[in-house]
Amino acid sequence: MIKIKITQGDITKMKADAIVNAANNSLLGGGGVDGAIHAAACPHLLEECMTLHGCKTGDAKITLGYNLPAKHVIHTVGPVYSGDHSDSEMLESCYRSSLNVARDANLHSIIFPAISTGAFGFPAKMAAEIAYKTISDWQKENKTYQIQVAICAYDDEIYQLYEQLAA
Ligand code: AR6
Repeated sequence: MIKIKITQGDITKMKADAIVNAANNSLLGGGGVDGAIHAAACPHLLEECMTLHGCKTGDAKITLGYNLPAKHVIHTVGPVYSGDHSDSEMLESCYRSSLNVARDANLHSIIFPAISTGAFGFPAKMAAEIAYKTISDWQKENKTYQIQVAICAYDDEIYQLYEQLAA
C-alpha cells in the first residue's frame, strides 16, 4: 500500500535512517535547512561533504548523520526556480534520486524537507504536488522494497498543502 507520512517541525530533531538535506551544488553548507543540518550534525559532516566534490542539481549523495538523531543525511540539490519546465523535472529528480540512494544503501526510513521552496523560490503548491506524486510513483515502482517515507513541513502553509494532497 502507498503511504506517505506527513510531519511538521525541525527535521534536525527527527529520527530516521536518513533525513534529506536541501543543499546547493557545493555541498559545503548554507542557510535554511542546510545550515540547520550542518549546525546540528557537528563539523565532521562538513569534512565528509568536502570529500564528495559537490553535487549536480537533481542528484543526491549520502553521508553519515554524526550528532543528528538521523543515521544518515542524503544531500540533494533542488533547482533555483526560474519558471522553466526543467525546474519541475529537476525537482522530481531530487526526490527520485534521494529515494534511489536510500534504497541502494539499504535504508528503511527517510524524511524529506520541502526541497527548493525556501531560498530557491519554488512555488509551494507546485512543489508539494511534485513531491507527493514523485514519491507515490517511486513507491509503486519499488513495491517490494520496504521503506517508510515522510515529508516534513516547516511552516503551516506547506503542512496544509501536504494534508490536502493526502486527503
Ligand atoms: N526543518 C525542516 N524544514 C526546514 C527547516 C528545518 N530545520 N529549515 C527550513 N526548512 P531552504 P531551498 C524548510 O531555503 O529552497 C540553502 O542556503 C523551509 O521552510 O532551506 O532548497 C542551501 O545551501 C522550506 O520550506 O532550501 C541552498 O543554497 C524548505 O525547508 C539553498 O538554501 C527549503 O528551504 C537551498 O534552497
